[in-house]
Amino acid sequence: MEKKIFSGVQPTGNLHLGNYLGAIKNFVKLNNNKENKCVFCVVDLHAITVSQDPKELKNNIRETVATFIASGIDPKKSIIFNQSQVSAHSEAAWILSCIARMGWLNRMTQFKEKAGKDKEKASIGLYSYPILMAADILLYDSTHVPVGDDQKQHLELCRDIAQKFNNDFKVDDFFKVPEPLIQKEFSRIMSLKDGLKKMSKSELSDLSRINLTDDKDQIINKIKKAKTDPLPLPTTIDDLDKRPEAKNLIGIYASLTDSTLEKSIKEFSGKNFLEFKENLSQVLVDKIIPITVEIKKLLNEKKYLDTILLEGSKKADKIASEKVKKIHEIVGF
Ligand code: AQP
Repeated sequence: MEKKIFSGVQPTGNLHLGNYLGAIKNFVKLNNNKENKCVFCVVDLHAITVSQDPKELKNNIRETVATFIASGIDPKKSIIFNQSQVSAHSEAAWILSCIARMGWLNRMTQFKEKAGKDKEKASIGLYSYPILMAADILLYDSTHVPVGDDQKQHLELCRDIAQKFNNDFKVDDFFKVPEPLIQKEFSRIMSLKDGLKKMSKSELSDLSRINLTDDKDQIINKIKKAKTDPLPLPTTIDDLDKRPEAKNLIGIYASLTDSTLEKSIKEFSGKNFLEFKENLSQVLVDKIIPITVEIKKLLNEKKYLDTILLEGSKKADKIASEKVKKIHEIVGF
Protein backbone atom coordinates (compact mmCIF):
# COMPACT_ATOMS: atom_id res chain seq x y z
CA MET A 1 0.00 0.00 0.00
CA GLU A 2 1.23 3.48 -0.86
CA LYS A 3 2.24 5.45 2.20
CA LYS A 4 2.03 9.22 2.25
CA ILE A 5 4.78 10.49 4.51
CA PHE A 6 5.07 13.98 6.01
CA SER A 7 7.58 15.27 8.50
CA GLY A 8 9.23 18.55 9.41
CA VAL A 9 12.40 19.88 10.94
CA GLN A 10 12.76 23.35 12.43
CA PRO A 11 15.50 25.54 10.94
CA THR A 12 16.71 26.63 14.35
CA GLY A 13 20.41 25.82 13.85
CA ASN A 14 22.55 23.23 15.60
CA LEU A 15 20.95 20.21 13.95
CA HIS A 16 22.30 17.37 16.02
CA LEU A 17 22.71 13.64 16.34
CA GLY A 18 19.28 13.35 18.00
CA ASN A 19 17.59 14.97 14.99
CA TYR A 20 19.58 12.66 12.71
CA LEU A 21 19.07 9.33 14.51
CA GLY A 22 15.55 10.12 15.75
CA ALA A 23 14.18 11.53 12.50
CA ILE A 24 16.34 12.26 9.43
CA LYS A 25 17.90 8.77 9.14
CA ASN A 26 14.37 7.39 9.01
CA PHE A 27 13.36 9.99 6.38
CA VAL A 28 16.13 8.65 4.13
CA LYS A 29 14.87 5.07 4.39
CA LEU A 30 11.32 6.19 3.61
CA ASN A 31 12.54 8.32 0.70
CA ASN A 32 14.29 5.27 -0.77
CA ASN A 33 11.14 3.11 -0.78
CA LYS A 34 9.46 3.50 -4.17
CA GLU A 35 6.02 2.87 -2.69
CA ASN A 36 6.17 6.00 -0.53
CA LYS A 37 5.28 9.56 -1.42
CA CYS A 38 7.30 11.76 0.90
CA VAL A 39 7.06 15.42 1.84
CA PHE A 40 9.84 16.81 4.03
CA CYS A 41 9.25 20.33 5.27
CA VAL A 42 11.60 22.92 6.73
CA VAL A 43 9.16 24.28 9.28
CA ASP A 44 10.22 27.93 9.42
CA LEU A 45 6.82 29.10 10.74
CA HIS A 46 7.39 26.85 13.75
CA ALA A 47 10.88 28.28 14.21
CA ILE A 48 9.60 31.81 14.88
CA THR A 49 7.56 30.67 17.90
CA VAL A 50 10.74 31.69 19.70
CA SER A 51 12.74 34.75 18.67
CA GLN A 52 15.02 34.28 15.62
CA ASP A 53 17.62 36.50 14.02
CA PRO A 54 16.31 37.01 10.43
CA LYS A 55 19.73 36.58 8.79
CA GLU A 56 20.49 33.45 10.79
CA LEU A 57 17.05 32.05 10.04
CA LYS A 58 17.67 32.35 6.30
CA ASN A 59 21.00 30.53 6.68
CA ASN A 60 19.44 27.89 8.93
CA ILE A 61 16.71 27.20 6.35
CA ARG A 62 19.41 26.48 3.75
CA GLU A 63 21.42 24.46 6.27
CA THR A 64 18.41 22.25 7.01
CA VAL A 65 17.89 21.56 3.28
CA ALA A 66 21.62 20.87 2.94
CA THR A 67 21.38 18.42 5.86
CA PHE A 68 18.43 16.60 4.26
CA ILE A 69 20.34 16.19 1.00
CA ALA A 70 23.70 15.38 2.59
CA SER A 71 21.99 12.68 4.67
CA GLY A 72 20.61 11.05 1.51
CA ILE A 73 17.13 12.51 0.83
CA ASP A 74 16.72 12.85 -2.93
CA PRO A 75 14.78 15.98 -3.99
CA LYS A 76 13.77 14.15 -7.19
CA LYS A 77 11.99 11.50 -5.13
CA SER A 78 10.65 13.61 -2.25
CA ILE A 79 9.14 17.08 -2.00
CA ILE A 80 11.41 19.36 0.05
CA PHE A 81 10.14 22.88 0.78
CA ASN A 82 9.84 25.52 3.47
CA GLN A 83 6.52 25.97 5.19
CA SER A 84 6.29 29.79 4.94
CA GLN A 85 6.18 29.55 1.12
CA VAL A 86 2.89 27.65 1.11
CA SER A 87 0.26 29.93 2.65
CA ALA A 88 -2.24 27.06 2.94
CA HIS A 89 -0.40 25.97 6.12
CA SER A 90 -1.19 29.21 7.99
CA GLU A 91 -4.75 29.29 6.73
CA ALA A 92 -5.49 25.68 7.64
CA ALA A 93 -3.87 26.24 11.05
CA TRP A 94 -6.37 29.04 11.77
CA ILE A 95 -9.35 26.93 10.77
CA LEU A 96 -8.10 23.97 12.81
CA SER A 97 -7.48 26.23 15.80
CA CYS A 98 -11.25 26.74 15.81
CA ILE A 99 -11.66 22.95 16.01
CA ALA A 100 -9.01 22.16 18.64
CA ARG A 101 -9.98 22.63 22.31
CA MET A 102 -8.08 24.62 24.93
CA GLY A 103 -8.15 21.60 27.24
CA TRP A 104 -6.33 19.52 24.65
CA LEU A 105 -3.57 22.10 24.21
CA ASN A 106 -3.23 22.65 27.94
CA ARG A 107 -2.04 19.06 28.25
CA MET A 108 0.92 19.46 25.86
CA THR A 109 4.06 18.79 27.88
CA GLN A 110 6.43 20.31 25.33
CA PHE A 111 4.84 23.74 25.81
CA LYS A 112 5.24 23.42 29.57
CA GLU A 113 8.91 22.47 29.15
CA LYS A 114 9.70 25.16 26.58
CA ALA A 115 7.74 27.97 28.22
CA GLY A 116 9.34 27.16 31.57
CA LYS A 117 8.27 28.95 34.71
CA ASP A 118 7.28 32.18 33.00
CA LYS A 119 4.39 31.01 30.82
CA GLU A 120 2.97 34.55 30.58
CA LYS A 121 5.97 35.60 28.50
CA ALA A 122 5.81 32.69 26.03
CA SER A 123 4.45 33.53 22.57
CA ILE A 124 0.93 32.47 21.62
CA GLY A 125 2.56 30.70 18.67
CA LEU A 126 4.55 28.48 21.01
CA TYR A 127 1.29 27.49 22.68
CA SER A 128 -0.65 26.82 19.49
CA TYR A 129 2.29 25.28 17.59
CA PRO A 130 0.79 21.73 17.65
CA ILE A 131 -2.23 23.02 15.69
CA LEU A 132 0.04 24.32 12.93
CA MET A 133 1.79 20.94 13.03
CA ALA A 134 -1.60 19.24 12.57
CA ALA A 135 -2.33 21.49 9.56
CA ASP A 136 1.07 20.61 8.05
CA ILE A 137 0.31 16.91 8.26
CA LEU A 138 -3.38 16.91 7.34
CA LEU A 139 -3.05 19.09 4.23
CA TYR A 140 -1.13 16.31 2.46
CA ASP A 141 -3.49 13.44 3.43
CA SER A 142 -0.44 12.01 5.19
CA THR A 143 -0.84 8.45 6.35
CA HIS A 144 2.45 8.19 8.29
CA VAL A 145 4.53 10.72 10.20
CA PRO A 146 8.11 9.77 11.12
CA VAL A 147 9.11 11.64 14.29
CA GLY A 148 11.21 11.28 17.42
CA ASP A 149 9.52 10.13 20.60
CA ASP A 150 9.21 13.75 21.84
CA GLN A 151 6.59 14.49 19.15
CA LYS A 152 4.27 11.59 20.03
CA GLN A 153 1.86 13.73 22.03
CA HIS A 154 1.57 16.35 19.26
CA LEU A 155 0.73 13.62 16.80
CA GLU A 156 -2.02 12.30 19.05
CA LEU A 157 -3.44 15.83 19.13
CA CYS A 158 -3.30 15.94 15.32
CA ARG A 159 -5.32 12.70 15.20
CA ASP A 160 -7.90 14.17 17.60
CA ILE A 161 -8.22 17.34 15.50
CA ALA A 162 -8.68 15.33 12.28
CA GLN A 163 -11.36 13.15 13.87
CA LYS A 164 -13.23 16.09 15.41
CA PHE A 165 -13.27 17.98 12.09
CA ASN A 166 -14.53 14.88 10.24
CA ASN A 167 -17.23 14.33 12.90
CA ASP A 168 -18.29 17.97 13.30
CA PHE A 169 -18.81 18.45 9.56
CA LYS A 170 -19.92 14.86 8.89
CA VAL A 171 -17.20 14.37 6.28
CA ASP A 172 -16.08 10.87 7.03
CA ASP A 173 -12.42 10.30 6.11
CA PHE A 174 -11.91 13.86 4.72
CA PHE A 175 -8.85 14.26 6.87
CA LYS A 176 -6.83 11.07 6.99
CA VAL A 177 -5.99 10.13 10.57
CA PRO A 178 -2.19 9.69 10.45
CA GLU A 179 -0.09 7.06 12.18
CA PRO A 180 3.13 8.01 13.95
CA LEU A 181 6.27 6.21 12.79
CA ILE A 182 8.40 6.16 15.90
CA GLN A 183 11.35 3.81 16.00
CA LYS A 184 11.14 1.19 18.74
CA GLU A 185 14.71 1.82 19.84
CA PHE A 186 16.77 5.03 19.76
CA SER A 187 13.75 7.31 19.28
CA ARG A 188 15.02 9.65 22.02
CA ILE A 189 18.72 10.45 22.02
CA MET A 190 19.75 12.03 25.30
CA SER A 191 22.18 14.82 26.21
CA LEU A 192 25.85 13.81 26.51
CA LYS A 193 25.91 15.67 29.83
CA ASP A 194 22.71 14.30 31.37
CA GLY A 195 21.22 10.96 30.35
CA LEU A 196 17.79 12.02 31.59
CA LYS A 197 17.54 15.11 29.35
CA LYS A 198 16.85 15.00 25.62
CA MET A 199 19.68 16.05 23.30
CA SER A 200 18.49 19.45 22.18
CA LYS A 201 19.41 22.36 19.90
CA SER A 202 18.64 24.97 22.50
CA GLU A 203 20.69 23.45 25.34
CA LEU A 204 23.29 26.06 26.28
CA SER A 205 26.23 23.68 26.57
CA ASP A 206 27.55 22.67 23.15
CA LEU A 207 29.18 19.68 24.87
CA SER A 208 25.71 18.22 25.43
CA ARG A 209 25.26 17.35 21.75
CA ILE A 210 27.04 16.25 18.58
CA ASN A 211 26.16 18.85 15.96
CA LEU A 212 25.95 17.66 12.37
CA THR A 213 28.48 20.40 11.56
CA ASP A 214 31.09 19.30 14.16
CA ASP A 215 34.51 18.29 12.87
CA LYS A 216 36.40 15.13 13.80
CA ASP A 217 38.28 16.69 16.75
CA GLN A 218 35.09 18.18 18.18
CA ILE A 219 33.33 14.81 17.99
CA ILE A 220 36.22 12.97 19.68
CA ASN A 221 36.47 15.64 22.37
CA LYS A 222 32.72 15.61 23.10
CA ILE A 223 32.65 11.82 23.43
CA LYS A 224 35.72 11.93 25.67
CA LYS A 225 33.94 14.44 27.94
CA ALA A 226 30.53 12.70 27.78
CA LYS A 227 29.19 11.85 31.23
CA THR A 228 29.46 8.19 32.29
CA ASP A 229 29.54 6.29 35.58
CA PRO A 230 32.42 4.50 37.30
CA LEU A 231 31.24 0.92 36.58
CA PRO A 232 32.35 -1.21 33.63
CA LEU A 233 29.88 -1.63 30.76
CA PRO A 234 26.92 -3.84 31.65
CA THR A 235 26.16 -7.37 30.55
CA THR A 236 22.36 -7.15 30.15
CA ILE A 237 19.75 -4.57 29.09
CA ASP A 238 18.21 -4.71 32.58
CA ASP A 239 21.53 -3.57 34.06
CA LEU A 240 21.24 -0.41 31.95
CA ASP A 241 17.98 0.83 33.41
CA LYS A 242 19.61 2.65 36.30
CA ARG A 243 22.48 3.89 34.13
CA PRO A 244 20.95 6.44 31.72
CA GLU A 245 24.26 7.81 30.39
CA ALA A 246 25.62 4.34 29.59
CA LYS A 247 22.29 3.39 27.99
CA ASN A 248 22.33 6.51 25.81
CA LEU A 249 25.91 6.02 24.59
CA ILE A 250 25.41 2.33 23.80
CA GLY A 251 22.13 3.25 22.08
CA ILE A 252 23.92 5.80 19.89
CA TYR A 253 26.53 3.17 18.99
CA ALA A 254 23.85 0.58 18.17
CA SER A 255 21.81 3.01 16.07
CA LEU A 256 24.83 4.19 14.07
CA THR A 257 25.95 0.63 13.36
CA ASP A 258 22.37 -0.46 12.49
CA SER A 259 22.56 -2.97 15.31
CA THR A 260 20.45 -3.57 18.41
CA LEU A 261 21.02 -2.55 22.00
CA GLU A 262 21.32 -6.20 22.94
CA LYS A 263 24.04 -6.99 20.39
CA SER A 264 26.00 -3.84 21.25
CA ILE A 265 25.89 -4.68 24.96
CA LYS A 266 27.32 -8.11 24.19
CA GLU A 267 30.10 -6.52 22.14
CA PHE A 268 31.29 -4.35 25.04
CA SER A 269 30.11 -6.19 28.13
CA GLY A 270 32.53 -5.85 31.05
CA LYS A 271 34.84 -3.46 29.16
CA ASN A 272 35.68 0.01 30.43
CA PHE A 273 34.28 3.27 29.07
CA LEU A 274 37.65 4.40 27.72
CA GLU A 275 37.75 1.53 25.25
CA PHE A 276 34.05 1.84 24.39
CA LYS A 277 34.33 5.59 23.84
CA GLU A 278 37.19 5.09 21.37
CA ASN A 279 34.98 2.74 19.35
CA LEU A 280 32.01 5.08 19.59
CA SER A 281 34.08 8.07 18.41
CA GLN A 282 35.35 6.07 15.46
CA VAL A 283 31.84 5.06 14.39
CA LEU A 284 30.61 8.62 14.79
CA VAL A 285 33.47 9.98 12.72
CA ASP A 286 32.90 7.34 10.01
CA LYS A 287 29.15 7.97 9.79
CA ILE A 288 28.78 11.66 10.56
CA ILE A 289 31.84 13.30 9.00
CA PRO A 290 30.86 12.41 5.40
CA ILE A 291 27.51 14.13 6.07
CA THR A 292 29.26 17.13 7.64
CA VAL A 293 31.59 17.48 4.66
CA GLU A 294 28.66 17.33 2.24
CA ILE A 295 26.65 19.89 4.26
CA LYS A 296 29.58 22.33 4.13
CA LYS A 297 29.97 21.78 0.37
CA LEU A 298 26.26 22.32 -0.28
CA LEU A 299 26.19 25.49 1.81
CA ASN A 300 28.40 27.07 -0.85
CA GLU A 301 25.77 26.23 -3.47
CA LYS A 302 23.05 28.62 -2.31
CA LYS A 303 21.36 28.83 -5.71
CA TYR A 304 21.03 25.04 -5.88
CA LEU A 305 19.49 24.93 -2.39
CA ASP A 306 17.11 27.80 -3.18
CA THR A 307 16.01 26.08 -6.40
CA ILE A 308 15.18 22.89 -4.49
CA LEU A 309 13.02 24.91 -2.10
CA LEU A 310 11.32 26.83 -4.90
CA GLU A 311 10.52 23.73 -6.93
CA GLY A 312 9.40 21.88 -3.79
CA SER A 313 7.18 24.80 -2.73
CA LYS A 314 5.41 24.81 -6.10
CA LYS A 315 4.63 21.09 -5.80
CA ALA A 316 3.55 21.39 -2.17
CA ASP A 317 1.39 24.44 -2.90
CA LYS A 318 -0.53 22.56 -5.58
CA ILE A 319 -1.49 19.80 -3.14
CA ALA A 320 -2.10 22.01 -0.10
CA SER A 321 -4.13 24.74 -1.83
CA GLU A 322 -6.45 22.10 -3.35
CA LYS A 323 -7.09 20.74 0.13
CA VAL A 324 -7.75 24.23 1.51
CA LYS A 325 -10.29 24.84 -1.27
CA LYS A 326 -12.15 21.74 -0.15
CA ILE A 327 -11.94 22.87 3.49
CA HIS A 328 -13.56 26.19 2.45
CA GLU A 329 -16.47 24.34 0.89
CA ILE A 330 -16.93 22.10 3.92
CA VAL A 331 -16.79 24.97 6.43
CA GLY A 332 -19.18 27.12 4.36
CA PHE A 333 -16.96 29.99 3.18
N1 AQP B 1 17.01 14.10 21.16
C1 AQP B 1 16.27 13.63 20.17
N2 AQP B 1 16.18 12.30 19.97
C2 AQP B 1 15.43 11.81 18.95
N3 AQP B 1 14.75 12.60 18.08
C3 AQP B 1 14.82 13.92 18.25
N4 AQP B 1 14.26 14.96 17.58
C4 AQP B 1 14.66 16.10 18.16
N5 AQP B 1 15.45 15.86 19.22
C5 AQP B 1 15.57 14.51 19.30
C6 AQP B 1 13.42 14.80 16.41
O1 AQP B 1 13.95 15.60 15.37
C7 AQP B 1 12.88 16.04 14.53
C8 AQP B 1 13.08 17.50 14.25
O2 AQP B 1 12.99 18.21 15.45
P1 AQP B 1 12.60 19.74 15.44
O3 AQP B 1 13.32 20.44 14.39
O4 AQP B 1 11.14 19.87 15.42
O5 AQP B 1 13.14 20.28 16.75
P2 AQP B 1 12.97 19.87 18.22
O6 AQP B 1 12.26 18.59 18.45
O7 AQP B 1 12.39 21.05 18.88
O8 AQP B 1 14.48 19.69 18.44
P3 AQP B 1 15.27 20.11 19.66
O9 AQP B 1 16.67 19.82 19.39
O10 AQP B 1 14.68 19.50 20.85
O11 AQP B 1 15.08 21.67 19.67
P4 AQP B 1 14.77 22.55 20.93
O12 AQP B 1 16.04 22.62 21.68
O13 AQP B 1 14.38 23.84 20.31
O14 AQP B 1 13.68 21.89 21.69
C9 AQP B 1 11.59 15.72 15.25
O15 AQP B 1 10.99 14.58 14.65
C10 AQP B 1 12.02 15.38 16.64
O16 AQP B 1 11.17 14.41 17.22
